[in-house]
Amino acid sequence: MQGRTASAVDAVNKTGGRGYDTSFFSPGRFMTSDKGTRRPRGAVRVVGIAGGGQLAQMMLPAAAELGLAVVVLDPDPQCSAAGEAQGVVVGEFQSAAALRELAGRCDVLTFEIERINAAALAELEAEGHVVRPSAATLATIQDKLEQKRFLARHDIPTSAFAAWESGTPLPRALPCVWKARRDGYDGRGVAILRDQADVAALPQAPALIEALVDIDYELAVLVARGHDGTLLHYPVVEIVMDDAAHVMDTVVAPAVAPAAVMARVRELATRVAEAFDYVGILALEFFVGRDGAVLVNEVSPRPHNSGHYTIEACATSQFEQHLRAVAGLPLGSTALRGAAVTFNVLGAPGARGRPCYLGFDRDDADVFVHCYDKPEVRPGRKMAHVTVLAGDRDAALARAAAIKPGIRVEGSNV
Ligand code: AIR
Repeated sequence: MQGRTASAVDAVNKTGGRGYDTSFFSPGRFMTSDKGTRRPRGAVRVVGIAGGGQLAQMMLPAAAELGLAVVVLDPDPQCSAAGEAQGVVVGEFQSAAALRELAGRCDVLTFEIERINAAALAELEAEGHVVRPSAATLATIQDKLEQKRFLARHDIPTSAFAAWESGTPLPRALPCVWKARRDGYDGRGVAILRDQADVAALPQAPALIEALVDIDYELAVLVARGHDGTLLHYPVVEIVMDDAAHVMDTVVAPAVAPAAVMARVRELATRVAEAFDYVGILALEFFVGRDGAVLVNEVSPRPHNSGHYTIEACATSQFEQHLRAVAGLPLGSTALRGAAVTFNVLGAPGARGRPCYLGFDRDDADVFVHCYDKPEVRPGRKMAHVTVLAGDRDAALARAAAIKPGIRVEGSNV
């Protein structure tokens, strides 16, 4: 396995990262993955990922296991995936030329961040490049208004919403939720509007206004869908938000919720994935209202923070599964092996400069610290995550609560 992995990697390196060695496709050449998949010649050897952050970084070990080489595109030459990827295209996500270069260096193109030039991807797709998930799926999901319209069109329950432009009257009474149509992630581009001062503080950007849901609890689920339509669900998990930062704080696997709610979550996830004719990992977040209604909050066309627990807790991680789906390999089992709690480690308040990791050296067998190797820390920036495994949910929650205060990322400025 290892030797074959090296071959795909060498193929990229040999050409100076400018493509792959076509001798690799010589007649009769087959490759066997760790799960015993025989791959005919012409199979995917190189995956191009638009985005080289932590999500790409966490795909790399899985890619190596599957014998796939990875080339990433990122504006930051020191992005998280740069150290281990077989190639890096340094360029902007909006640059059609950079995306074209990436497409020219891979067999299948995917992405791990939404703010990619979807029109340029659609052009590459029209020219015959394989883009998974599709450029049309990205275009719909990356615009939160179009995403909501898509859900509504397919009768997927979601909170009430309306388009809104700065300087015009709000389409609904306060309190309500403001979301930038584009480019919001990791808590950026979301605000709860409670009074006129909140409205006055909003940035100028095309936006949508959503009803503020009276949330009882929040759930998430990942769906993996292969190019042949095979669809698998991961376990439904509970998510706990950091309400001030609007980012996910903790993920608890498995969720505890009434059977009817769990079934509804899985049903809605299936319907969304099928409506997109989706290929890859699709992440869905849900609100369960105090009235018992299950609403889709947001969907993400990529591996997701709510699925990091799958690295240690599931038979196949979300990262391996995404690669399997986009590379046209059979999907792996999504079975949960035990309870898990994942929490994010964000840059500490005021932290700037070079990251200083506190409490990251651990030798406990049930605690897994994933450091994203970002060259710079900023307050609230996702710098790492920690997964705790235990026999049951309560034990995992208690262990996570005990270790969390000791794990921090400060900056060289302090
Ligand atoms: N990401 C993409 N959408 C949401 C998130 N969190 C991940 C991707 C992306 C990275 O965050 O892996 O490349 C960018 O992180 P940062 O801290 O540089 O903004």
